[in-house]
This record gives sequence, structure tokens and C-alpha cells, in this order.
Amino acid sequence: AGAPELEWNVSEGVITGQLVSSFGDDHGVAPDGVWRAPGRVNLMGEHTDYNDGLVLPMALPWGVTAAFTPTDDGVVEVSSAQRPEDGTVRFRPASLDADRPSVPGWAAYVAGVFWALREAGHLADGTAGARIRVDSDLPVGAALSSSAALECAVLLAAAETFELGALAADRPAMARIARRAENAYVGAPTGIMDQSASLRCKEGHALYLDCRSEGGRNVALGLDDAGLRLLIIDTRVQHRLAAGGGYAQRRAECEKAAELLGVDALRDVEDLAAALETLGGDPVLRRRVKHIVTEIHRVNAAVGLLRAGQPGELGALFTASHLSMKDDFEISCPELDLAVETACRAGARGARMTGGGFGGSAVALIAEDRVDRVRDAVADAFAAKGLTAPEFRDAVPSQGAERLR
Ligand code: GAF
Repeated sequence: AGAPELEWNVSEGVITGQLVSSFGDDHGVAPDGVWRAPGRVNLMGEHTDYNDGLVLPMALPWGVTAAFTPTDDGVVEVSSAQRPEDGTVRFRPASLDADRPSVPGWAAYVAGVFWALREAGHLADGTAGARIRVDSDLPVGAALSSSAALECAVLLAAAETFELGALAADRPAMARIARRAENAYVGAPTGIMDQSASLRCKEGHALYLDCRSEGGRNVALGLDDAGLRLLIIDTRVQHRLAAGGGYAQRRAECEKAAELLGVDALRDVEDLAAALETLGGDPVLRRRVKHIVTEIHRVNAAVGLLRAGQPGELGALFTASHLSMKDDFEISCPELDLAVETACRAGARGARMTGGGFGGSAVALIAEDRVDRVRDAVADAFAAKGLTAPEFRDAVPSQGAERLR
């Protein structure tokens, strides 16, 4: 996997150089430092995080980079290389109110981080401000966690430059703060997976995370040794996590099912057959519960295979997981199904949609010598149906958020 790594390093270096120089154009000085937080691809455990369950994401070579200088004037000024038309967005962290969110669009994630830091008891005297410029090589709306990457890059920069030492050393605590920014300030009712992946993943590994205890283990993937690749197929169908959409509806259905079953969360369902019987009159809730319970089992099964040094066997689990998301959780879409079915038919070991669903990306596990064949077959299948051409990316398991300079 030499080539993708090289690509990443080049892209990272270019982004850092451009960021430092445009930060200088904006503010007349060099930034104090540059931080980068990656996106993620989840390999197993979809919609299980907010059910207190298990997940298995890995960090990607692409992410959000933030040039950052702390100030004590109580003002944040932030600009984005992707949104030059928005210019510099200004807000006062001390005046932010989650009941009346005043910072719109992409900058809401940045404001949310400052709001959540304050809520957690940090930066309480109201003087904290910052000059920030962000850049990204992660597509937005591809279900690769660009929101969490933005939150985590800014949060890590803030924690390290405001000398919040205990926080900066506590990645699970940072993940909670970044999630709070997204849930309470931005208003997207997501779980803890994406922020945990961005902050806690290690190169070459996936993060086996228990979303209830927040205990996590980095599990080696061993893809290179097994001659395997993970190919991300971005369908270019934009997915959204905002309140009121399908994601929030699934979350509400899971909560209702847990209540009917008398458990704190669907994680606690021990006997699936008995649970399905209890929910007998509600076929929709039965399907939702079936997905969550079997998906949590698949996370454990996947980790078992990785620990046994059999990453190739993950393929069957990928495909079973996709079918569960398609038929029982009903979060797939025709483009994701086409990508998965075509990849499997062209020789992938398995494939599944990843992330929140209703669009975004699929991930396929493929023997190295079949990657081109799979890529061509999927591109042809999309073209034959007159769909927007999908984008392909080699997903190399990468390092979590860190300071670059
Ligand atoms: C999105 C959410 F942000 C995560 O918390 C998780 O629920 C995921 O969808 C589905 O597994 O990425």
C-alpha cells in the first residue's frame, strides 16, 4: 500500500503549506500550530453506537486540517478553504447559546466545539478566542465523517493551545465534547463513533469500541500481509444526519423498541427471538431490533476473525451487514445497493454501505489483484444506469488526530 500513503503525505504537506500561508494572509502572522483530524470508514456496527453497542471504525488518510492561534480577546474568527464565499466567520464563544444557535453552516461545528468546551467547564472566564483556518481533503456528504473531523481538529487544537492538559491527554473525554457540539449545538442526534474514531484510531488498526463503557482496543487489520485492499465507493448521493431526517427517525424507533422491551438500550437485548415475539405486532420495530442485535454480533465476529489473522473472512460479514441494513434497518438506497452487488459480483470478498446511510459510501474488501476489475465493473454499472460517476478511494487504515507542526 505504498502509493496511497504517498498520496496522503503529499496531500497533507500541500494542505499544511497552503494553510499556513493563507492563515498569514488573513491574520498577518503564522499560526501557533497545525492540527489534523481524519475522517473514518466504519467496517462493522452501523447505528449501534447510540444503542450503547459495539463499532469497528478505522481512520482514513483524509481529514480536516486546522491552523490555529489562541487569543484572549473573546472572539473566534474562522475561515475555510472550501468556502471562500463565506469569508471569515466571527463569533464570541461566551455568547453562544445552544437554544438559539447563531452560527450557521459549516462554522456551526466550530462554534459547537467552543460551546461544548464551556459547557464542560473549560475556558469559563469568557476571554478565550482564536484565529482559525481550516482545509479538508475529505468529501462532504460521503458518510466518511467530515463533521467529526472538523470538530476534532478544532477541539484538539484548542485543548493543546489553551493548555487544557488533562483534557488533551484524555481522548475519550474529547470525543464526548465533540459529540456534544454536534448533538446539542449543531442539532444532529448522532452517537459517539465518529469522534472516537477520529481521535482514537491507530495506523494499521481498527478501533473496537464499546460505546457504553467507552472502552476501546486498537485491533490490527493485517490487510497488507493478506494481500487485501479496502476500496471506498462514494456513490455521490449526499447523505445528511440533520434532525428530522431518516437518521433521527431510526434513532427514535430504536428508543421506542428499547422502551417496549424494558431495556435501557437495544444493546441489552439478550434473547433476540423472545424480543421479536414481544414486538410481534410491530413489523417495523422487529426489523430494527433484528438489525441492531445481529449487527452487534457481527462486530464481535469481525474482531474474532481479525484476531485469528483471517481478515479475508470479513467479506461475508460485510455482505451480511449490508443486507441487514438494506432489508431490516432500511437505510440503504439503490446506488449503494448497486455498488455493493456489483462489487461482489466482480470478485470482492464482500461489501457494505458505511456510516449513517441514505446515500454516501460503500466499502468493499477486495484481493489486491481484483481491485481494478471491481472498480471498472462498478463504474460501468453506474454509467449503464445513467447515474453520476462514483468516486473510488483506497482506504488505508491511518492514524487518529494529531498535531502536524
Ligand atoms: C453517523 C453517526 F454520526 C454515527 O454516530 C453513527 O451512528 C453512524 O452514522 C451509523 O453507524 O456517522
